[in-house]
Amino acid sequence: MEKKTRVILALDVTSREDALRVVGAVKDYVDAIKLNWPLILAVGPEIIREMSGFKDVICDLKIADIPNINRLIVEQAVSRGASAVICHGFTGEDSVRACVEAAKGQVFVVTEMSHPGGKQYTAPVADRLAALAKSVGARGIVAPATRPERIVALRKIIDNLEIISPGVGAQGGKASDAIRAGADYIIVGRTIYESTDPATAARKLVDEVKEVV
Ligand code: OMP
Repeated sequence: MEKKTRVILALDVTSREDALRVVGAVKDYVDAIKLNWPLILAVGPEIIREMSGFKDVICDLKIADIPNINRLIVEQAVSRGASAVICHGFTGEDSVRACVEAAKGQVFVVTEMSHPGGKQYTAPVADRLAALAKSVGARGIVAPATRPERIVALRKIIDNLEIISPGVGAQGGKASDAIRAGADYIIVGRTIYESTDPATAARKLVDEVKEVV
């Protein structure tokens, strides 16, 4: 995955036409494309391969099952061109390890979620989830741009693992705050794909990030 713009596009549109329109407009402003269930279910899993022709694809399936099923899911994503996957950590070490093995390390583990409900159950165990990501050899963690102080704290636990950070814009977080706090990349969806001018929206984020790196 490139580390040029530090912006990951969360492509949560629900048609191939919209996906191609948005990616066509912003591909020069993003380092990777994150695909989640809405687009994969709407268009079919082959969208993973199609999007991987533009940029590295992170498959955000929030994988959260027993080790055998986790492995099978990751294999399906990787065989269609995913460069990395996102999994939950609350399922335990064996389940996360199954993802890490199947993805050859290219796994991001969700820690504290960015939405208000993320404080309820994920926040109290986020430090342990981050430590788990580190101990099983994951590539990094997902940490909330809506709470930059938590990015600072989680960074201390994971040392040099990567942090990808959602919650910028529509959820109230600021790109520059997240990067300053220690995120390697910001993840942005609605602020880009719901804009009437996605390219300008993405470029503004890139400019904001550049000011603080
Ligand atoms: P916007 O709020 O539209 O920018 O989208 C945020 C994207 O980040 C969505 O694709 C979410 O699934 C994802 N996300 C969160 O918003 N919060 C989290 O705590 C974790 C994720 C994620 O794992 O990517």
